[in-house]
Amino acid sequence: MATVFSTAVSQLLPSLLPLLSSILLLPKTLFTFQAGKNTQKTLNIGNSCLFFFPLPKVTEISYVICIQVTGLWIKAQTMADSNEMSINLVVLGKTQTGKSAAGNSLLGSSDFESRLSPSSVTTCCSLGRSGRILGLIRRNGCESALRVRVLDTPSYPHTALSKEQVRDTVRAALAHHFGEEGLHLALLVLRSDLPLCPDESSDTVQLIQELLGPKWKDFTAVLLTHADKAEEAGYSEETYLCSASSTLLSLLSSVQHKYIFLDNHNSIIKEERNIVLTKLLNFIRKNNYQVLLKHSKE
Ligand SMILES: Nc1nc2c(ncn2[C@@H]2O[C@H](COP(=O)(O)OP(=O)(O)OP(=O)(O)O)[C@@H](O)[C@H]2O)c(=O)[nH]1
Ligand SMILES: [Mg+2]
Repeated sequence: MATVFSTAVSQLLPSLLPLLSSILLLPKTLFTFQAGKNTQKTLNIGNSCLFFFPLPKVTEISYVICIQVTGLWIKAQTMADSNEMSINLVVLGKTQTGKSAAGNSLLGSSDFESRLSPSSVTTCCSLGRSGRILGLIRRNGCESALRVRVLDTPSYPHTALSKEQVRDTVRAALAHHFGEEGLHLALLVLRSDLPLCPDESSDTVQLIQELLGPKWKDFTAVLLTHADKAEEAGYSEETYLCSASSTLLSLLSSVQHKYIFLDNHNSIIKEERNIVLTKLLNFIRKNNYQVLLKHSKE
């Protein structure tokens, strides 16, 4: 479980191992720092002073732990969760854009109800979890598993709920499901087979701003669903963007061109899904694995 690096103090190990083991089994909630930030925390247990250092750009759940005992230092690395990484996502957008279908595509499941309807289908938030996805991440030369969590949400605006009801229910669900580990990305879902007119995305952008705060652009990517229809009409991604409305282009520019074309009917195929997940992982990596909405444990 623990990798001990210092040989000079190996004679102290027998007495330290129980302490180390118990520390490494502590709940993650005790560790409140974020990966990608050079912060450190101390924790005093008995006479020992412990410093926890996050391992930047690996995962927020891997840490270097240094223990000071009688003036000597022992360094250990948590291994508990290092062969696994989770990403937390939320889908947001107008009604019938394919939010629930996109959630299913990302999870490789049919957890969320998704169907054509003249009124909004999804009325409450629900969390879907993927199994262990292999073949996408390698860390320290070893294969790691990816776990994806997606929060499906009611549309904004909605045919039966007020904007306030949607906003409050999504806010509460984000705090409930992602308060401990934080949110990696909000996915603003738009239909690629419909033009985006001025002010049309402003409701969703406003909701995202209200939920995520001033850093929303760093934590938002656009999912352009119905890519199959755009393709049927003869558009490649490049020609589509050449003909896209200035409203869409300026939205994509404001989120630093984090966009993905998605054919929800096709992404049932594992390879298609892995391409989409790899793009999302790249966005998250470029944002230094930062998270939002994490409860402070101070
Ligand atoms: N052709 C095509 N149809 C899609 C795609 N994504 C979603 N759909 C269809 O669009 C319809 C609505 O999909 P949903 O996933 O229910 O959309 P939603 O945004 O969750 O809808 P609400 O919950 O009602 O707001 C369904 O009939 C889906 O099959 C896509 O990429 N291509
Ligand atoms: Mg839905």
